[in-house]
Amino acid sequence: MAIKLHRCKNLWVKGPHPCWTVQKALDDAGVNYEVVKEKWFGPREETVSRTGQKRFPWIEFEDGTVYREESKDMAARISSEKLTEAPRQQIGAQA
Ligand SMILES: N[C@@H](CCC(=O)N[C@@H](CS)C(=O)NCC(=O)O)C(=O)O
Repeated sequence: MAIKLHRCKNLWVKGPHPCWTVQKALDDAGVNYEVVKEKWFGPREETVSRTGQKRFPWIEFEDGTVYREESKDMAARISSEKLTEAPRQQIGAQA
């Protein structure tokens, strides 16, 4: 099972875009992941309950813990091959 990248559904938007920045870093680092396209409109209950904030992107690890920081910091961590050391949260995680 791969990690999951929870991101906005605007997959076509490139450039200095938070979700694209992190997805590109995963691609460049050769990390295996699945994309979970999140709703743009509405209350974003899962994102809020699992990360404590409402923005994308965030990463869900195989054990259900999640990681969210500013996208540039996420990308830097991924590029430096330190994703497994990322600070993880388990707020509201599903079993
Ligand atoms: N400064 C944040 C911005 C994150 C951000 O704005 N993400 C977008 C999706 S690409 C989002 O969640 N937008 C909806 C909103 O701001 O409510 C970062 O770089 O991580």
